[in-house]
Amino acid sequence: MLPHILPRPQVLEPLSGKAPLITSYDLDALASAFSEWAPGASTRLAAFAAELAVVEEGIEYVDGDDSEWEEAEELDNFAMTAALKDHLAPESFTLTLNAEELTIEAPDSRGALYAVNALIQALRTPGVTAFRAESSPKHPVRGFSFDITRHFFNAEEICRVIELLSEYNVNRLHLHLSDDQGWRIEIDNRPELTLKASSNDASGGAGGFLTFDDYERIQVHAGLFGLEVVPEIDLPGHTNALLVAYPEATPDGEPRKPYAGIEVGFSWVNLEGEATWEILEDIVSSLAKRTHSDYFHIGGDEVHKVERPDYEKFIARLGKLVTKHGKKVVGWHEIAGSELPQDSQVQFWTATFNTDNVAKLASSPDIEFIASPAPHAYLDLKPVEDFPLGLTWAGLVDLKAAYDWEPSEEIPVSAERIVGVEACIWTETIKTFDDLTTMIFPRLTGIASVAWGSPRIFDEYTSALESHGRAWSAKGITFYEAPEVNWN
Ligand code: TNX
Repeated sequence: MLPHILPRPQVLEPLSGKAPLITSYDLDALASAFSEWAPGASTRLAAFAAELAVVEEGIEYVDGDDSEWEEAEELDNFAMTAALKDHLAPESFTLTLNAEELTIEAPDSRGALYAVNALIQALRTPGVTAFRAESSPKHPVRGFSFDITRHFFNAEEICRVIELLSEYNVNRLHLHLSDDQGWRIEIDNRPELTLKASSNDASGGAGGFLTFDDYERIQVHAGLFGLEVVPEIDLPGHTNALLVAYPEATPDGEPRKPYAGIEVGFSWVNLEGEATWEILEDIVSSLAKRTHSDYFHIGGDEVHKVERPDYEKFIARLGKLVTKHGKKVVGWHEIAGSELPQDSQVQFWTATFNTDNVAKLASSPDIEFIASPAPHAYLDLKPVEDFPLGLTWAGLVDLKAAYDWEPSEEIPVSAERIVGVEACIWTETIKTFDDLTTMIFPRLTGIASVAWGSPRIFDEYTSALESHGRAWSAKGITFYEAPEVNWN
């Protein structure tokens, strides 16, 4: 059997013979070989070796049959290599496993981590053959957008999500930190935001927010596993929480109440008010100072009740503020048509409005695009009509819809301009960690395959998922048992 590696490497060829039996001792040795230049790869491999050691002990103890182990010991001249090779494409790797060698080559720590992911997935594949893989990402940005506003998820939960994402070579975590229902991040000089506007969620629950320490811990954990964390403050709409904290920023001067519900498009800040811009200055400067990423996501979506010229003026001014604090802009695609700083990224999410402006922007060579088309990349949409969680506004996203699509066919710009693919999860209906992983898995693996540029072979993909399902179950991760797969 070919190894069940997801995202599937572009080159995956069987070599003669079965893969040799690799022991926890071997993996520990390989983990140390990575520790200098790829700490994430080393950590992940050591953790897997520890899991395997428990299994090995069980086998020896229960069976008393160690013929397999003897066979393994007889492997002579078996060489294990983890080599840093600068000439390889960024984040890529090669992996060879046969009776003579286990060889990994990678140009950087992410490549090494992704090679380790592939190795672990291969070792979890029943009856796996010897093989050789060459794998290289098509898109430099492979993201996951996570709404912690509608329902709050804390730093520990976010760190667990980071580890799960990194197993599928995701390298950007975009955190949606503010919305109508709650403000979820501590800001210097502006304690009112978290004191007055963070303590409810979309269903009237307790809410919460990330402290400076939480955010730093998340960034460090993400860094270990190859992810960059991009903060989003959604402006000028989706701002009821901000207005609860600061009545002086409302367009009509009237105070706002905390909002529990899932309507969108009803709030916006006073676009030109001095109070608004003083608050925004503090928010952008605080986050710019504390975030490691070069990017700052300004939101910009669903501002239905503001005239377009006023909106565009606001976005242009906000872009300059972000640039002044040393960050590059990312925004939902409604920002297309406004004057944007050089090197901004425009994140496309729905084909239902504003697409002409996106098409026009395609001729500005310094703007990049990220593909998050809802009918394929929105993990908060239901996979089937009667699913207990999720929304349906852009239809259903079943396993095939998440896996089998091309970014350039969804966005009116050419393929070279699309630097990234980002899965999104909005949490209007998602309250618990189990809800979250049920919506993420298995469909995220499909979007990750598109982001990586894997050859898409649906039958092979659904077979591969069988091994992944067993691994999730073993780790206690709840997932959706999509009917296309033989879960066992
Ligand atoms: C649209 S996607 C939104 C969010 C909702 C989401 C639900 C986007 C930029 N805005 O406010 O949560 O749909 O799928």
